[in-house]
Amino acid sequence: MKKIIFFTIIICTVFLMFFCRKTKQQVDNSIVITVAVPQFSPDSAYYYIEKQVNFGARVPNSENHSRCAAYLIQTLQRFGAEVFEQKIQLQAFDGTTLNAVNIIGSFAPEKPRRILLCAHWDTRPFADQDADKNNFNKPILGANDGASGVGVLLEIARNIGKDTTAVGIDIVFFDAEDYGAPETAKAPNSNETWCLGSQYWSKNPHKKGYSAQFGILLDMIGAPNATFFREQLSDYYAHNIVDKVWKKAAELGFSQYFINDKIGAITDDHVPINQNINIPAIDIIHYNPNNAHGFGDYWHTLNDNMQNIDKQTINAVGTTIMHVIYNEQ
Ligand code: AHN
Ligand code: ZN
Repeated sequence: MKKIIFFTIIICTVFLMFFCRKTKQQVDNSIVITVAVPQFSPDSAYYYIEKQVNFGARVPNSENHSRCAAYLIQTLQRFGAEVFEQKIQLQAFDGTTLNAVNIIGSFAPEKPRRILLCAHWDTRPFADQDADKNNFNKPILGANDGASGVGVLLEIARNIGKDTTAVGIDIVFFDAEDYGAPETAKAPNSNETWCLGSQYWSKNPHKKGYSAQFGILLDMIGAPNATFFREQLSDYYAHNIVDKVWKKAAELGFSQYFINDKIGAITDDHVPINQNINIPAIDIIHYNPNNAHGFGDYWHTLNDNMQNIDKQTINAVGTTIMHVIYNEQ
C-alpha cells in the first residue's frame, strides 16, 4: 500500500512538472517562491488576430474600425476586465479629424501595484512602402502591424480572467498610432504625427493619477522568424525591464527571437508613455537590420496579411510576457 501511495505521488509530481511550466523566483536569499504560469495558447492568439483581420483594414473613421472596436470591447468584458472606452477626436497630419478610441481593459482595478501591457489596434491608411506605387494610397490589413500585438494581449487577458495575477494588469489598445505622415508628405515634426492615441492617453489617462510599475508595448510581434532587439529608448528609460524580459525569454528558450543587441531609437507608443506619464516602458518590435527602413519586408505593404503570422513567434512573445507578469509580486 505504501508503495502505491509513493508511486502515485511520484507520478502526480512528474505530471504537474510536465504540464504546468513553473518558474522559481528568488525573493531573497532564503525564500524561493514557485509560481504557476498558465499555458499561453498560440492557436487562440492566432484566432484573435484573424478575427481582427477579417474586419478588413481598421482605419479610423471607417465602418470596419467601429466594428472592430466593438469586438475588442466586448471580448475584454467577456474575459472579466473593467473596460474604459476613451473616445477622442484627433487631428491627423493632413488635417483630417480622426474619430479614435483608446480601449482599456483593467484586471483587479483595486490593486495599487499595476503593469501596463499595450499595442495599437488601428491600421495604416497608406501602403506607402509597397513595391507597387499604385498601392500607396490603399489601407493595409495590418495582420502583424496592429492585430498581432492585440491578439496576443487578448489571449493573455483570457488567461488573467481565469487565473489572476498577483499585481493588477491594464491592457491598453491604442488607436491612431499608424496615421503618421508619409515621407512624401514632408510634414514638419513628422515624428509627432504618429502615436496620436498614446500621446492623448499619456496626457489624459483613463483614471486620474494612473500609474504602473512598468509598461510593455507589443508591435509587429507575429511574423515568421521575427527578431526583437534592445531598442534605444526602451533601454534608456527602462533598462531593467528590457533585462527582465530578455532574460525571461532566454530562460524559456526564445533567444533566437529576443536578440540581446542594441538598435537605435524607434518612434512608437512607448515614447509618450515614458515621456508624458513617466511609466518606464519598453517596445518589443520586429526589427530587421538588413532592410533600409529597419522593419520587416511586409512593413506598410499590402502583404501584411495572415500569411505574415506565425504561431511559433506569437507563442515566444506570449509565453514570455505571461511568465513576466505572473512572476511579478
Ligand atoms: C515610424 O515609422 C516613425 N515608427 C514606427 C512605428 C510603427 C509604425 N509601428 C508600426 N507602424
Ligand atoms: Zn505601422
